[in-house]
Amino acid sequence: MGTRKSAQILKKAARLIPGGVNSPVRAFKAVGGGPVFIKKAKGSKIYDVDGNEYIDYIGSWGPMILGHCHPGVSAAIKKAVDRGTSYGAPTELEVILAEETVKAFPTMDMVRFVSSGTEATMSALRLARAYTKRDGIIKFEGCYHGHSDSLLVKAGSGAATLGVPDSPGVVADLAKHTYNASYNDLDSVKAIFEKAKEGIACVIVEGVPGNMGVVIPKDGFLKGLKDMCAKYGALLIMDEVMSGFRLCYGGAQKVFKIDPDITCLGKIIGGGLPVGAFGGKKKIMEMLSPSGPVYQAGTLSGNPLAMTAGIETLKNLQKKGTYEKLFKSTNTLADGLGEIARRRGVPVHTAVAGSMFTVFFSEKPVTNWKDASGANTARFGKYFSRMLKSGIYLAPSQFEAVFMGLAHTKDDIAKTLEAADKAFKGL
Ligand code: KE4
Repeated sequence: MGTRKSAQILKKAARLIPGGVNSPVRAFKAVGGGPVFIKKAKGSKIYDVDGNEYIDYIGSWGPMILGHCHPGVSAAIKKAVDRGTSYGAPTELEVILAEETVKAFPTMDMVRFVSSGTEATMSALRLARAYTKRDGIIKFEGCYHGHSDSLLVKAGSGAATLGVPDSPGVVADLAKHTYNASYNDLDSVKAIFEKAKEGIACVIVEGVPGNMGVVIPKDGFLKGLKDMCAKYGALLIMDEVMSGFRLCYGGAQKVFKIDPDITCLGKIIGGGLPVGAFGGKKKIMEMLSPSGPVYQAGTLSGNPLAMTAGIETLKNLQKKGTYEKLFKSTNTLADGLGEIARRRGVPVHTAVAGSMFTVFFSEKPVTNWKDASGANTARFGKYFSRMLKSGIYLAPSQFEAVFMGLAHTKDDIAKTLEAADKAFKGL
Protein backbone atom coordinates (compact mmCIF):
# COMPACT_ATOMS: atom_id res chain seq x y z
CA MET A 1 0.00 0.00 0.00
CA GLY A 2 3.07 2.28 -0.03
CA THR A 3 3.92 4.75 2.69
CA ARG A 4 2.70 8.01 1.17
CA LYS A 5 0.81 9.17 4.24
CA SER A 6 3.85 8.51 6.46
CA ALA A 7 5.97 10.63 4.13
CA GLN A 8 3.42 13.45 4.26
CA ILE A 9 3.23 13.38 8.06
CA LEU A 10 7.04 13.26 8.29
CA LYS A 11 7.27 16.50 6.30
CA LYS A 12 5.02 18.28 8.80
CA ALA A 13 6.57 16.55 11.79
CA ALA A 14 10.07 17.61 10.76
CA ARG A 15 8.97 21.26 10.84
CA LEU A 16 7.77 20.94 14.41
CA ILE A 17 9.91 18.20 15.98
CA PRO A 18 13.67 17.83 15.35
CA GLY A 19 14.06 15.12 12.72
CA GLY A 20 10.31 14.55 13.02
CA VAL A 21 10.80 12.16 15.92
CA ASN A 22 10.99 12.26 19.69
CA SER A 23 13.83 9.78 19.90
CA PRO A 24 16.61 9.71 17.28
CA VAL A 25 16.74 5.99 16.49
CA ARG A 26 13.12 6.16 15.27
CA ALA A 27 14.18 8.34 12.33
CA PHE A 28 15.65 5.40 10.36
CA LYS A 29 18.83 7.47 9.78
CA ALA A 30 21.01 4.36 10.15
CA VAL A 31 19.12 2.47 7.44
CA GLY A 32 17.95 5.20 5.06
CA GLY A 33 14.46 6.12 3.97
CA GLY A 34 11.87 7.69 6.22
CA PRO A 35 10.15 6.16 9.23
CA VAL A 36 6.64 4.78 8.97
CA PHE A 37 4.20 6.56 11.26
CA ILE A 38 2.26 4.15 13.42
CA LYS A 39 -1.51 4.31 13.83
CA LYS A 40 -2.15 1.35 16.13
CA ALA A 41 -0.86 -2.01 17.32
CA LYS A 42 -2.34 -5.24 18.63
CA GLY A 43 -0.64 -8.43 19.78
CA SER A 44 2.44 -8.99 17.62
CA LYS A 45 1.26 -6.63 14.88
CA ILE A 46 1.77 -2.93 14.29
CA TYR A 47 -0.07 -0.85 11.68
CA ASP A 48 1.13 2.30 9.96
CA VAL A 49 -0.97 5.27 8.83
CA ASP A 50 -1.11 3.88 5.27
CA GLY A 51 -2.74 0.71 6.56
CA ASN A 52 0.32 -1.52 6.19
CA GLU A 53 0.54 -4.36 8.71
CA TYR A 54 3.91 -5.42 10.14
CA ILE A 55 5.08 -8.15 12.48
CA ASP A 56 6.63 -6.02 15.24
CA TYR A 57 10.03 -7.09 16.62
CA ILE A 58 10.79 -3.75 18.30
CA GLY A 59 7.95 -3.91 20.82
CA SER A 60 8.60 -0.28 21.80
CA TRP A 61 12.31 -1.23 22.34
CA GLY A 62 11.48 -3.94 24.84
CA PRO A 63 8.47 -3.04 27.01
CA MET A 64 5.81 -4.86 24.98
CA ILE A 65 6.94 -8.38 25.96
CA LEU A 66 3.29 -9.44 26.43
CA GLY A 67 2.38 -8.02 23.02
CA HIS A 68 0.45 -4.83 22.25
CA CYS A 69 -2.95 -4.20 23.86
CA HIS A 70 -2.65 -7.16 26.20
CA PRO A 71 -6.25 -7.57 27.41
CA GLY A 72 -5.34 -7.73 31.10
CA VAL A 73 -2.98 -4.75 30.97
CA SER A 74 -5.35 -2.63 28.85
CA ALA A 75 -8.33 -3.37 31.09
CA ALA A 76 -6.36 -2.53 34.22
CA ILE A 77 -5.16 0.80 32.78
CA LYS A 78 -8.68 1.70 31.61
CA LYS A 79 -10.03 1.08 35.11
CA ALA A 80 -7.19 3.05 36.67
CA VAL A 81 -7.93 6.05 34.42
CA ASP A 82 -11.35 6.39 36.05
CA ARG A 83 -9.61 6.77 39.42
CA GLY A 84 -7.53 9.68 38.17
CA THR A 85 -4.33 9.85 36.12
CA SER A 86 -1.86 11.47 38.53
CA TYR A 87 -1.90 12.68 42.11
CA GLY A 88 1.67 13.70 42.94
CA ALA A 89 1.12 11.86 46.20
CA PRO A 90 2.02 8.36 47.42
CA THR A 91 -0.26 5.45 46.50
CA GLU A 92 -0.41 1.80 47.51
CA LEU A 93 0.19 0.90 43.86
CA GLU A 94 3.81 2.04 44.23
CA VAL A 95 4.23 -0.21 47.25
CA ILE A 96 2.75 -3.16 45.37
CA LEU A 97 5.13 -2.69 42.43
CA ALA A 98 8.06 -2.06 44.78
CA GLU A 99 7.30 -5.31 46.59
CA GLU A 100 7.10 -7.17 43.27
CA THR A 101 10.34 -5.58 42.09
CA VAL A 102 12.46 -6.45 45.11
CA LYS A 103 10.97 -9.96 45.05
CA ALA A 104 12.09 -10.36 41.43
CA PHE A 105 15.48 -8.73 42.17
CA PRO A 106 16.41 -9.94 45.68
CA THR A 107 19.77 -8.11 45.47
CA MET A 108 17.69 -4.97 46.05
CA ASP A 109 16.50 -4.11 49.56
CA MET A 110 14.77 -0.91 48.39
CA VAL A 111 13.76 0.73 45.12
CA ARG A 112 12.87 4.22 43.85
CA PHE A 113 10.61 4.67 40.80
CA VAL A 114 11.30 7.27 38.13
CA SER A 115 9.90 7.83 34.62
CA SER A 116 12.64 6.55 32.32
CA GLY A 117 15.75 4.41 32.16
CA THR A 118 17.80 7.58 31.73
CA GLU A 119 16.52 8.94 35.03
CA ALA A 120 17.24 5.61 36.71
CA THR A 121 20.89 5.43 35.64
CA MET A 122 21.49 9.16 36.13
CA SER A 123 20.19 8.92 39.71
CA ALA A 124 22.14 5.72 40.36
CA LEU A 125 25.37 7.48 39.38
CA ARG A 126 24.64 10.38 41.72
CA LEU A 127 23.91 7.94 44.53
CA ALA A 128 27.13 5.98 43.90
CA ARG A 129 29.20 9.18 43.85
CA ALA A 130 27.60 10.35 47.10
CA TYR A 131 27.98 6.98 48.81
CA THR A 132 31.67 6.52 47.88
CA LYS A 133 32.54 10.26 47.95
CA ARG A 134 34.35 9.72 44.64
CA ASP A 135 33.77 11.28 41.19
CA GLY A 136 35.13 8.80 38.65
CA ILE A 137 32.86 6.33 36.85
CA ILE A 138 33.70 3.44 34.51
CA LYS A 139 31.39 2.47 31.67
CA PHE A 140 31.96 0.35 28.55
CA GLU A 141 32.33 1.41 24.94
CA GLY A 142 29.22 0.38 23.06
CA CYS A 143 27.04 0.27 26.16
CA TYR A 144 24.23 2.83 26.36
CA HIS A 145 22.59 3.88 29.61
CA GLY A 146 20.35 6.76 28.50
CA HIS A 147 21.32 10.33 27.71
CA SER A 148 22.45 11.90 31.01
CA ASP A 149 25.66 13.91 30.59
CA SER A 150 28.06 11.63 32.47
CA LEU A 151 27.00 8.72 30.32
CA LEU A 152 27.19 10.44 26.92
CA VAL A 153 30.95 10.11 27.01
CA LYS A 154 33.23 8.14 24.73
CA ALA A 155 36.74 6.90 25.29
CA GLY A 156 39.52 9.42 24.91
CA SER A 157 42.63 8.37 23.00
CA GLY A 158 43.24 5.28 25.18
CA ALA A 159 40.83 3.32 27.33
CA ALA A 160 42.37 4.53 30.57
CA THR A 161 42.45 8.17 29.53
CA LEU A 162 39.85 10.74 30.46
CA GLY A 163 36.52 10.49 28.68
CA VAL A 164 35.53 13.04 26.05
CA PRO A 165 31.98 14.23 25.34
CA ASP A 166 30.05 11.98 23.00
CA SER A 167 27.73 14.84 22.19
CA PRO A 168 28.04 18.61 21.95
CA GLY A 169 26.64 20.17 25.09
CA VAL A 170 28.26 17.66 27.43
CA VAL A 171 30.72 19.65 29.50
CA ALA A 172 34.34 18.42 29.12
CA ASP A 173 34.92 19.04 32.82
CA LEU A 174 32.23 16.48 33.58
CA ALA A 175 33.11 14.05 30.78
CA LYS A 176 36.68 13.73 32.10
CA HIS A 177 35.35 11.85 35.12
CA THR A 178 33.94 9.10 32.90
CA TYR A 179 36.31 6.36 31.78
CA ASN A 180 35.50 3.87 29.02
CA ALA A 181 36.71 0.30 29.30
CA SER A 182 36.33 -2.41 26.67
CA TYR A 183 33.50 -4.87 27.24
CA ASN A 184 34.55 -8.44 28.09
CA ASP A 185 38.08 -7.17 28.90
CA LEU A 186 38.76 -7.14 32.65
CA ASP A 187 42.33 -5.91 32.11
CA SER A 188 41.00 -2.71 30.55
CA VAL A 189 38.94 -2.16 33.71
CA LYS A 190 41.88 -2.90 35.99
CA ALA A 191 44.04 -0.44 34.06
CA ILE A 192 41.54 2.34 34.79
CA PHE A 193 41.24 1.49 38.45
CA GLU A 194 45.05 1.52 38.68
CA LYS A 195 45.69 4.65 36.60
CA ALA A 196 42.73 6.91 37.33
CA LYS A 197 44.16 9.52 39.69
CA GLU A 198 40.73 10.23 41.13
CA GLY A 199 38.84 7.45 42.91
CA ILE A 200 36.27 5.45 41.00
CA ALA A 201 32.75 5.62 42.45
CA CYS A 202 31.23 2.89 40.32
CA VAL A 203 31.32 0.64 37.33
CA ILE A 204 28.11 0.71 35.29
CA VAL A 205 27.39 -2.14 32.89
CA GLU A 206 24.36 -3.37 30.96
CA GLY A 207 23.10 -6.69 32.35
CA VAL A 208 23.66 -8.05 28.86
CA PRO A 209 24.52 -5.33 26.34
CA GLY A 210 21.79 -4.76 23.77
CA ASN A 211 22.88 -1.30 22.59
CA MET A 212 25.78 -2.36 20.42
CA GLY A 213 23.62 -5.23 19.36
CA VAL A 214 23.41 -8.16 21.79
CA VAL A 215 26.84 -9.10 23.15
CA ILE A 216 27.20 -12.02 25.54
CA PRO A 217 29.40 -11.57 28.63
CA LYS A 218 32.35 -13.97 28.60
CA ASP A 219 32.53 -16.48 31.46
CA GLY A 220 33.75 -14.72 34.58
CA PHE A 221 33.54 -11.20 33.16
CA LEU A 222 30.62 -9.96 35.27
CA LYS A 223 31.90 -11.74 38.40
CA GLY A 224 35.31 -10.19 37.71
CA LEU A 225 33.70 -6.74 37.65
CA LYS A 226 31.97 -7.39 40.95
CA ASP A 227 35.23 -8.59 42.56
CA MET A 228 37.17 -5.64 41.18
CA CYS A 229 34.60 -3.18 42.52
CA ALA A 230 34.85 -4.82 45.96
CA LYS A 231 38.64 -4.66 45.84
CA TYR A 232 38.77 -0.95 44.93
CA GLY A 233 35.78 0.10 47.07
CA ALA A 234 33.61 1.03 44.07
CA LEU A 235 29.95 0.13 43.55
CA LEU A 236 28.74 -2.14 40.75
CA ILE A 237 25.70 -0.70 38.97
CA MET A 238 23.94 -3.23 36.75
CA ASP A 239 21.82 -1.47 34.17
CA GLU A 240 19.02 -3.96 33.54
CA VAL A 241 16.71 -1.48 31.82
CA MET A 242 16.71 -3.76 28.79
CA SER A 243 17.78 -7.14 30.23
CA GLY A 244 15.59 -7.07 33.35
CA PHE A 245 12.54 -9.38 32.92
CA ARG A 246 13.80 -10.13 29.37
CA LEU A 247 16.51 -12.67 30.17
CA CYS A 248 14.34 -14.21 32.88
CA TYR A 249 12.11 -13.00 35.68
CA GLY A 250 15.10 -11.58 37.54
CA GLY A 251 17.31 -10.38 34.75
CA ALA A 252 20.95 -10.98 33.91
CA GLN A 253 21.99 -10.87 37.55
CA LYS A 254 19.91 -13.98 38.19
CA VAL A 255 21.22 -15.77 35.09
CA PHE A 256 24.87 -14.94 35.86
CA LYS A 257 24.48 -15.00 39.69
CA ILE A 258 25.81 -11.46 40.24
CA ASP A 259 25.05 -9.32 43.30
CA PRO A 260 25.21 -5.68 42.10
CA ASP A 261 25.15 -2.84 44.60
CA ILE A 262 22.58 -0.94 42.52
CA THR A 263 20.30 -2.19 39.74
CA CYS A 264 18.53 0.02 37.18
CA LEU A 265 15.29 -1.05 35.52
CA GLY A 266 12.90 0.34 32.91
CA LYS A 267 10.92 -0.69 29.83
CA ILE A 268 9.09 -3.92 30.80
CA ILE A 269 8.53 -2.78 34.41
CA GLY A 270 6.27 -0.05 32.99
CA GLY A 271 4.36 -2.34 30.62
CA GLY A 272 4.49 0.33 27.91
CA LEU A 273 3.94 3.34 30.19
CA PRO A 274 6.79 5.56 31.44
CA VAL A 275 8.53 3.81 34.34
CA GLY A 276 12.18 3.52 35.34
CA ALA A 277 13.51 2.29 38.65
CA PHE A 278 16.75 2.02 40.56
CA GLY A 279 17.27 -0.01 43.69
CA GLY A 280 19.93 -1.53 45.86
CA LYS A 281 21.20 -2.21 49.35
CA LYS A 282 19.40 -0.38 52.16
CA LYS A 283 22.52 1.43 53.40
CA ILE A 284 22.97 2.94 49.94
CA MET A 285 19.31 3.64 49.10
CA GLU A 286 18.63 5.33 52.44
CA MET A 287 21.02 8.08 51.38
CA LEU A 288 18.26 9.23 49.02
CA SER A 289 16.13 12.20 49.98
CA PRO A 290 14.01 12.46 52.08
CA SER A 291 15.74 9.75 54.19
CA GLY A 292 19.15 11.10 53.33
CA PRO A 293 20.96 14.01 51.67
CA VAL A 294 21.07 12.82 48.03
CA TYR A 295 18.41 14.73 46.14
CA GLN A 296 16.31 12.99 43.48
CA ALA A 297 12.69 13.72 42.53
CA GLY A 298 10.02 13.51 39.81
CA THR A 299 6.52 14.89 39.27
CA LEU A 300 5.24 11.71 37.66
CA SER A 301 7.43 9.22 39.52
CA GLY A 302 5.22 6.31 40.64
CA ASN A 303 2.40 7.49 38.39
CA PRO A 304 -0.71 5.39 39.16
CA LEU A 305 -1.42 4.42 35.54
CA ALA A 306 2.21 3.43 34.97
CA MET A 307 2.32 1.46 38.21
CA THR A 308 -0.89 -0.33 37.20
CA ALA A 309 0.58 -1.27 33.81
CA GLY A 310 3.75 -2.52 35.48
CA ILE A 311 1.94 -4.56 38.12
CA GLU A 312 -0.25 -6.21 35.51
CA THR A 313 2.68 -6.93 33.21
CA LEU A 314 4.78 -8.56 35.94
CA LYS A 315 1.75 -10.56 37.06
CA ASN A 316 1.36 -11.99 33.55
CA LEU A 317 5.07 -12.68 33.19
CA GLN A 318 4.90 -14.99 36.21
CA LYS A 319 2.43 -17.30 34.54
CA LYS A 320 3.71 -20.87 34.13
CA GLY A 321 5.60 -21.55 30.91
CA THR A 322 6.02 -17.87 29.97
CA TYR A 323 9.79 -17.85 29.59
CA GLU A 324 9.97 -21.33 28.08
CA LYS A 325 7.60 -20.11 25.35
CA LEU A 326 9.56 -16.88 24.87
CA PHE A 327 12.92 -18.61 24.65
CA LYS A 328 11.60 -21.27 22.27
CA SER A 329 10.28 -18.74 19.79
CA THR A 330 13.40 -16.60 20.16
CA ASN A 331 15.73 -19.49 19.38
CA THR A 332 13.54 -20.76 16.54
CA LEU A 333 13.69 -17.37 14.84
CA ALA A 334 17.36 -16.66 15.57
CA ASP A 335 18.48 -20.12 14.43
CA GLY A 336 16.26 -19.91 11.36
CA LEU A 337 17.72 -16.57 10.31
CA GLY A 338 21.26 -17.84 10.83
CA GLU A 339 20.50 -20.90 8.71
CA ILE A 340 19.05 -18.83 5.88
CA ALA A 341 22.02 -16.44 5.93
CA ARG A 342 24.43 -19.34 5.71
CA ARG A 343 22.44 -20.93 2.89
CA ARG A 344 22.43 -17.62 1.06
CA GLY A 345 26.18 -17.21 1.62
CA VAL A 346 25.87 -14.09 3.81
CA PRO A 347 28.32 -14.09 6.73
CA VAL A 348 26.48 -13.36 9.97
CA HIS A 349 27.08 -13.83 13.69
CA THR A 350 23.98 -14.27 15.87
CA ALA A 351 23.95 -13.50 19.59
CA VAL A 352 20.95 -14.62 21.67
CA ALA A 353 20.25 -13.57 25.27
CA GLY A 354 16.94 -14.82 26.65
CA SER A 355 14.20 -13.26 24.52
CA MET A 356 16.37 -10.82 22.60
CA PHE A 357 18.94 -11.34 19.89
CA THR A 358 20.97 -9.64 17.18
CA VAL A 359 22.03 -10.90 13.76
CA PHE A 360 25.37 -9.16 13.14
CA PHE A 361 26.42 -8.84 9.51
CA SER A 362 29.91 -9.76 10.57
CA GLU A 363 32.42 -12.40 9.48
CA LYS A 364 33.49 -12.97 13.09
CA PRO A 365 31.96 -13.28 16.54
CA VAL A 366 31.16 -9.98 18.27
CA THR A 367 32.50 -9.70 21.81
CA ASN A 368 32.87 -5.93 22.20
CA TRP A 369 32.24 -2.57 20.52
CA LYS A 370 35.35 -2.85 18.33
CA ASP A 371 33.99 -6.09 16.80
CA ALA A 372 30.42 -4.74 16.59
CA SER A 373 31.48 -1.51 14.88
CA GLY A 374 33.18 -3.61 12.20
CA ALA A 375 29.83 -5.11 11.11
CA ASN A 376 28.63 -4.44 7.57
CA THR A 377 26.03 -1.78 8.35
CA ALA A 378 25.32 -1.10 4.66
CA ARG A 379 24.33 -4.73 4.18
CA PHE A 380 22.22 -4.56 7.34
CA GLY A 381 20.47 -1.47 5.94
CA LYS A 382 19.54 -3.32 2.75
CA TYR A 383 18.32 -6.31 4.76
CA PHE A 384 16.26 -4.04 7.02
CA SER A 385 14.56 -2.29 4.08
CA ARG A 386 13.75 -5.54 2.29
CA MET A 387 12.27 -6.99 5.49
CA LEU A 388 10.22 -3.83 6.09
CA LYS A 389 8.80 -4.05 2.56
CA SER A 390 7.80 -7.65 3.37
CA GLY A 391 5.95 -6.52 6.48
CA ILE A 392 8.64 -7.27 9.07
CA TYR A 393 9.34 -4.40 11.45
CA LEU A 394 12.90 -4.74 12.80
CA ALA A 395 14.95 -2.23 14.80
CA PRO A 396 16.33 0.28 12.25
CA SER A 397 19.95 -0.21 13.30
CA GLN A 398 22.53 -2.99 13.32
CA PHE A 399 23.34 -2.00 16.91
CA GLU A 400 19.97 -2.90 18.39
CA ALA A 401 18.15 -6.10 19.20
CA VAL A 402 15.17 -8.15 18.08
CA PHE A 403 12.71 -8.25 20.98
CA MET A 404 10.53 -11.35 21.02
CA GLY A 405 7.14 -11.20 22.75
CA LEU A 406 4.56 -13.68 23.93
CA ALA A 407 2.19 -12.58 21.18
CA HIS A 408 4.51 -13.76 18.37
CA THR A 409 3.03 -16.89 16.82
CA LYS A 410 4.52 -19.79 14.89
CA ASP A 411 2.89 -18.25 11.82
CA ASP A 412 4.65 -14.93 12.51
CA ILE A 413 7.97 -16.74 12.68
CA ALA A 414 7.29 -18.70 9.51
CA LYS A 415 6.36 -15.50 7.66
CA THR A 416 9.49 -13.76 9.00
CA LEU A 417 11.75 -16.59 7.83
CA GLU A 418 10.05 -16.59 4.43
CA ALA A 419 10.69 -12.85 4.14
CA ALA A 420 14.29 -13.34 5.28
CA ASP A 421 14.89 -15.99 2.61
CA LYS A 422 14.00 -13.38 0.00
CA ALA A 423 15.84 -10.56 1.81
CA PHE A 424 19.13 -12.45 2.14
CA LYS A 425 19.11 -13.40 -1.57
CA GLY A 426 21.91 -11.52 -3.32
CA LEU A 427 22.47 -9.32 -0.27
P1 KE4 B 1 15.16 5.41 28.42
O1 KE4 B 1 15.59 6.73 29.00
O2 KE4 B 1 15.15 5.43 26.91
O3 KE4 B 1 13.83 4.90 29.02
O4 KE4 B 1 16.21 4.30 28.86
C1 KE4 B 1 17.57 4.51 28.55
C2 KE4 B 1 18.28 3.18 28.56
C3 KE4 B 1 19.04 2.83 29.65
N1 KE4 B 1 19.69 1.65 29.71
C4 KE4 B 1 19.60 0.75 28.70
C5 KE4 B 1 20.32 -0.54 28.80
C6 KE4 B 1 18.82 1.05 27.55
O5 KE4 B 1 18.74 0.15 26.54
C7 KE4 B 1 18.14 2.28 27.47
C8 KE4 B 1 17.32 2.67 26.26
N2 KE4 B 1 17.34 1.79 25.16
C9 KE4 B 1 17.08 2.36 23.86
C10 KE4 B 1 17.13 1.22 22.84
N3 KE4 B 1 18.43 0.88 22.47
C11 KE4 B 1 15.78 3.11 23.82
C12 KE4 B 1 15.32 3.48 22.44
C13 KE4 B 1 15.43 4.94 22.19
O6 KE4 B 1 16.44 5.56 22.62
O7 KE4 B 1 14.50 5.48 21.55
